[in-house]
Amino acid sequence: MKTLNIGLVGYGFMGRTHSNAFHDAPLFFDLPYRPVLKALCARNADRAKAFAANWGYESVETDWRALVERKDVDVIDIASSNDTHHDIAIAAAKAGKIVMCEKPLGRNAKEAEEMVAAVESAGVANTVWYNYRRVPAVVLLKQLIDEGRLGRIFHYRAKFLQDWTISQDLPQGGEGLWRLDVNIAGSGVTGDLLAHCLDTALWLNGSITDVTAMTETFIKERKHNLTGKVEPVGIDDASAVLGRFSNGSLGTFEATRYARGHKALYTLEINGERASAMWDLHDLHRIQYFDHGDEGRVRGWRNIHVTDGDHPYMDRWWVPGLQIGYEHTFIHQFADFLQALGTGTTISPTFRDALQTDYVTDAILASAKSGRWEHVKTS
Ligand code: SOE
Repeated sequence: MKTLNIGLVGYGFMGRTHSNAFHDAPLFFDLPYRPVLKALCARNADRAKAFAANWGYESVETDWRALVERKDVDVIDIASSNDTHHDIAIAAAKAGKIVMCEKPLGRNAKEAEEMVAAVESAGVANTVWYNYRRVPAVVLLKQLIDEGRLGRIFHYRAKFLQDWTISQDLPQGGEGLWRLDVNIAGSGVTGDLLAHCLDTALWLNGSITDVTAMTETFIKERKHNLTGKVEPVGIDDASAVLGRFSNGSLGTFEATRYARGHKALYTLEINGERASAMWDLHDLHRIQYFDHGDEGRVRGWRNIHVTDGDHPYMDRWWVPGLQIGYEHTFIHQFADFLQALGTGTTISPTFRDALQTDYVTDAILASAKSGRWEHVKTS
C-alpha cells in the first residue's frame, strides 16, 4: 500500500478533529493509502512539539512556507485560522500538493475564487471540511431526497445556534478567539455557522439564487487580546436570511451566538409535497421522517435511528443500534477522500463547491448592508 504523507497546519480544535481522522480512518475503512503524520506546523514551537508528540507527528515546522516546500509531504491540510487559508492553499497547490482546507474556504468569495483557480490550474486533488455532510443521518436524508421520496420541495429551513459570546467581557482576537476578529475570520456567524447550514442546503436542495438578510452586532466593542485596546467589533453576531432556491423552494436560515442555552444546535428541516424530514445535531444519529403516502390510520412522524448496517457508513462501525458521533464525520470525509484519490477522482465538497457557499455568504452580508435582495453569483 502506498503511503500518503500529511502536513497539518494548526493545532486547535480542528487540528485535533483532523488528526483523529488521520489516525482512525485506516483502522475502520479499506483505504488505498496509508496516511503518515509527517509534520505538524504551528507558530508556537513548544506547543507544536507537545501536539506532535501527543498525536504522533514525526516532525514540527513553525513556518508554513517551510512545510509547503518539503519534498516528503504529499498533502497540506489547513486547520489554522481563516486568514491563513488563502495563502497556504495557493502556495500548496503551486507546489503540487494535495490540499485539504477547513471551512469556510476563504474569508470572502474573492479569496475563495483565487484558491479555486490555484488548485484547478495545478490539477491537485482538494476538499473542504464541511463535515456535517458526512453524518450518516444527513447522508440518508440526501438519499431519500435524491430518490424523489419527498417530491417537489417547498421549504428548507436551517439554524445554527450558540451562546458563547454573550458576555461583554469576552475579548476578541488571539488564539481561541480569532473568530471574533473580523480581519482574521472574514465575518462572524455568517461565515462560521451559517456556512454549515448553507453548505448542507446546497448539497441537499440545490443552488440558492437570491437572498435577503439582516445581521446584527450586539456587542460593538471588545478588548482585543493582541493589542490590549478596546476596539470596534467588526463581525456579525447574528444573521437571519430568506432565500430562494433554483428548484422554486423557499429557504429560511438563522445563525447566532446569542441564543442563551444553545451550544451547537444545528437543525434542519425540509418539506416536500409527499414527505418531510428533520435533523438535529444534538441527536445526530436520528432523522424524523413523515411520509404522507403511509396509510392514514398509522401515518405520523417516524423517528429513524440511523445505526443499522444498511445505513450510510454504519457497516464500518459497531453493531446495529450502537451510534457514533461528531468526530466520525471527519473520519468519513477523510476515508472518502482517500478512496476517491485511489481512483483518480475527488469528493465533494471540492474547493469549487465550497466557493458557492462563499458566494451565498457574500450575498447575505451585502444584503444586510444594502437592505435589498441580492443575487447570488454562480461559479
Ligand atoms: C464555532 O464555535 C464552531 O466551532 C465552528 O467553527 C465549527 O465549524 C462548528 O462545527 C462548531 O462551532
